[in-house]
Formats: sequence, C-alpha cells, structure tokens
Amino acid sequence: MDNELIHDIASELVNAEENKVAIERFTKERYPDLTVEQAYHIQEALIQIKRIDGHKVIAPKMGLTSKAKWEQMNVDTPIYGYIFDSMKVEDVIVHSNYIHPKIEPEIGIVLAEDIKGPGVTREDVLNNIAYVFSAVEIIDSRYKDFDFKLSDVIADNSSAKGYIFSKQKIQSDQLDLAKEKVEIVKNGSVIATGSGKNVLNHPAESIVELANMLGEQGQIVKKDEPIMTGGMTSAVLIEPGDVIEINYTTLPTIKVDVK
Ligand code: OOG
Ligand code: MG
Repeated sequence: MDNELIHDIASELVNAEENKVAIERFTKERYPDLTVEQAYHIQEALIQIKRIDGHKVIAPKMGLTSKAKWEQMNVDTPIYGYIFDSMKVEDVIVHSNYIHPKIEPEIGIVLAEDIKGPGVTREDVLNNIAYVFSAVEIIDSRYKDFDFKLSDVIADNSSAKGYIFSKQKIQSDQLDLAKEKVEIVKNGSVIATGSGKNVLNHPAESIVELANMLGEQGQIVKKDEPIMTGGMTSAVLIEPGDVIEINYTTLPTIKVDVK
C-alpha cells in the first residue's frame, strides 16, 4: 500500500465525517487484507489531514478495552486514536453534527510525567498520576451501522468524534479506580452499568497498553494530556430529546442534553 493510497483512504474517512454520510468498511470488499499496521498508517495520515485543516491534537485515547465493548463490537483488541480540540462538547450534544452518535462513560487519567514504553507496568502508571476525571466519549463511526473489523476502526481514528470532561480534577488517592462504578441514566432510567475493573481489569492497564503500543513506534505518552481509558459499558445510541446523566461512585457526575 503506497503513501498515495494511504492518503486517499484517510481522505475518504475525513470526507465521510464532514459530509455525515457513512461508508462501507474497507475490509468488506475493497481491501479485505488491510493490516493493523497499514491501518495505523491511515490513521496517521488522517491526523495529518485534520492538523492541516486547523485541528489541534489534545491527547491520545484508548478504545476497545472492556469485555462489554468487545462483545458489542465483535473486536477484542485494545486500540488507540486521538482527540482534537474541535471535538470538545460542553452541555449539549447537537445530534445533527453526527452520523449516528453513541456515548460511552469513561475514566480519564492525566499523567504527572512523560512515560515511554515498552516495559511500562501498572505500578509505573499508578505512581505517575497527576489527577483523574470523568469523561463521556461520543463515538460516531464513519462506517455504516458501526460495522467494522479491527483494521477499519483503527484507520477511522477509533470512531472518535466528541468528548465531555468533568471540570473537577480528582486526586487518585480519593478513589480506587478499579472499584469506581458508573451508571448511564437515560431519560430517567438506568440503561447501563459498569466499573473501572471492566477496563482491562484496571484503568491504569489501559495507559500501560497505550505506552507500550506507542513505545513500539518510538513515541511517548505525555504528561498533562487528558487520556480516556476506554468505555466502561457498551456504548449507547442517543437521539434528539434525550436527557443523559452519567453517575459515578466518586468521580463527578456528567449531565448532557441531546438536541
Ligand atoms: C470504537 C471506539 C471504541 C472505546 O472506548 O471502547 C472506544 C467503537 O466502538 O466504535 O472508543
Ligand atoms: Mg471510547
């Protein structure tokens, strides 16, 4: 796969996002043998296109880190992508800005010092947390019906499209990240529950995976970046008019309306 083709596939994904028209996954007919390595090259090209368009990378994010997500998406390998400044959402999700948005409750971690894999351990991460926060990720796969294989979703920047972060920063000694529970309340009913343990047994393991995956590319995980560790429940489709409340045990509640 040459650089021109990689760039063209990345452009198709960016166009799908901009036009809000989902496309067929690449592995279905056009590139059935698309590898994970090629997919990360497409993701890099996509990030580059977004940068040239004026979007600023805020942080890497992890995805597919819980059994709930593996079962929902039929993919069982953690992946990473990147979030941009332009993806920030405050109190209202404007449904018409998306193709078919879903939300996921996540635990966010900010590191105190840069770390570089491979060889990073859970202890390394636990001893290096500046603070934690609650997060809601809005995912919006550029593929029809969220139908993708691992390589497709990697190329598509792990379906990233939006994020809401709690304003409050919580010190990590105020809670046990694995025991932290969450519930999604949609229009007054609890529709999903999960916990930090669902995320690779401990959300710090998600940062371990990230550091070790990026380390293989000679890249570091930087301090001060707000990193989402992956959905704690399966993702939930949202519709205009929905009133959403995400309640955690200790982390701040996040409320959002869908218009
Ligand atoms: C891929 C994105 C996964 C997560 O938290 O698991 C992700 C998808 O499910 O569309 O962000
Ligand atoms: Mg996510």
